[in-house]
Amino acid sequence: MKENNWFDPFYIQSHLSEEESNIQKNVRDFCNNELKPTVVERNRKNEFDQSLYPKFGSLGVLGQTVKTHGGSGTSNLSYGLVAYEFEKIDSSYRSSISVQSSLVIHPINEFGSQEQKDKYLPQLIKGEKIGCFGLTESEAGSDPASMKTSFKQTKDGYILNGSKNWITNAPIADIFIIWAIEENKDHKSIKGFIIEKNTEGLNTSTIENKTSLKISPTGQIILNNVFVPSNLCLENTEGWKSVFSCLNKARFGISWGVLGSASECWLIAKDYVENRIMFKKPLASNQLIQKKLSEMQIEINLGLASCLLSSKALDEGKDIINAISILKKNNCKKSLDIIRNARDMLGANGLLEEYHIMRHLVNLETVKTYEGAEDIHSLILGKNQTGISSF
Ligand code: TGC
Ligand code: FAD
Repeated sequence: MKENNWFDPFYIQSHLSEEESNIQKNVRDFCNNELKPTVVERNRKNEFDQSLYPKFGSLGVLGQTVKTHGGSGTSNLSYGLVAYEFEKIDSSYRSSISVQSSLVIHPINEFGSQEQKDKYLPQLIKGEKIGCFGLTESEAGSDPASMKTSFKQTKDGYILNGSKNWITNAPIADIFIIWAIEENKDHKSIKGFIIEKNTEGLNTSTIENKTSLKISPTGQIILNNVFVPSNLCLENTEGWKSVFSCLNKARFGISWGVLGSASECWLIAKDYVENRIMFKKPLASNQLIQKKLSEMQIEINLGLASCLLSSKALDEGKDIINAISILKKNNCKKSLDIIRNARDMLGANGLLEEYHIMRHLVNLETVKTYEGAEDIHSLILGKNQTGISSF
């Protein structure tokens, strides 16, 4: 068949700078060489290799948009492309870089004191220290403002009590970003704190029976009269806006990332149906199969083109909050549809772990849920469109 641009019909690659293309290629090579060969086994064993963090640091993908303290100072578009490449391998790996970058390095960089930045950013950017972000609680998921974790101000610091649940990296973290509300005050009193591992009263446990995102460690955090000195409060936060600024960044990365999973499954299915003979001809010669392939191509490329536009807008300093909710919701939904169809096209073989598709499918059930569940993004968009909050 004549060479054509079926894989990149909108010439997305031509919109990347040389630096963005090079970063994408380097990261793709790293992912294929370092992560792909062991992904099936690690998933089977629920195993995350912590020695990867310094490698992520050397690759320049931790806090990559930060311009100081050893950050690479790349564009947001480049961050999106990195998320896309990592999630081609597994959503767990994209999670490991997006939590560190968007939910730990970003709040310290944006809302921390100079002393906090100088102490924590270099370690986190190099991957010498691992971070986590504790917002969600057992009774406060989609509605984090209902959280019970509280702080009480003392002469030289704060006392924190409460618990967080479903926290990525909690079991392996060195540095905890914890969000809490002032005792006996309303949710608007929210503040963020940096807490180091081994601080008295801070304990974690692992959620062992997770069937999705199995390479990524997830856990609970218990805070029992934890003393946090004044200099470890994130002093420049401005209430919930600051919490959401972290989520915006993570949601942006996820919007690119899930298209990586979808793209990988599309290509696996394409290769399979081109080679699988059924009814004496390749499956790919059937109209129904070609329709499915074309739908995968359409949705992935529309998703990527929208991500590209939003990334350029973000890099120009524009507000892309609505675009982020559109992309987080739609790209997760469309990617799940694509992956489910890819599974179907492989028939029974689609159930085998060596074809990767089922792993991507169950991972995306997590990705659809965290960082604002699918319907929550509909409600955010509905609120912004009508001016009426349904919450
Ligand atoms: P609402 O009244 O809407 O807003 C409160 C204040 O925040 C401002 N704001 C934003 N600012 C910046 N960016 C945004 N996206 C913002 N959204 C809201 C807003 O303007 C207001 O500011 P001000 O100055 O007027 O006070 O707040 P609400 O309580 O009604 O919010 C409702 C809702 C449902 C939208 C919100 O609670 C929500 O997004 N819920 C979903 C929870 C969520 O996404 N949790 C994520 C936890 S972290 C995680 O899952 C990590 S997974 C990591 C991984 O492994 O990759
Ligand atoms: P709920 O809020 O109980 O929602 C359940 C269902 O009800 C959803 O479908 C939701 O869309 C729907 N729903 C809720 N409210 C409404 C409404 N008003 N109208 C209509 N439908 C509604 N959190 C962190 O803070 N840090 C982390 O690092 C982190 N990592 C995570 C890792 C994993 C593997 C997972 C699974 C979760 C993680 N989370 C983390 C938590 C995640 O953000 C929450 O699970 C998510 O916000 C949803 O909350 P919930 O699970 O309590 O579901």
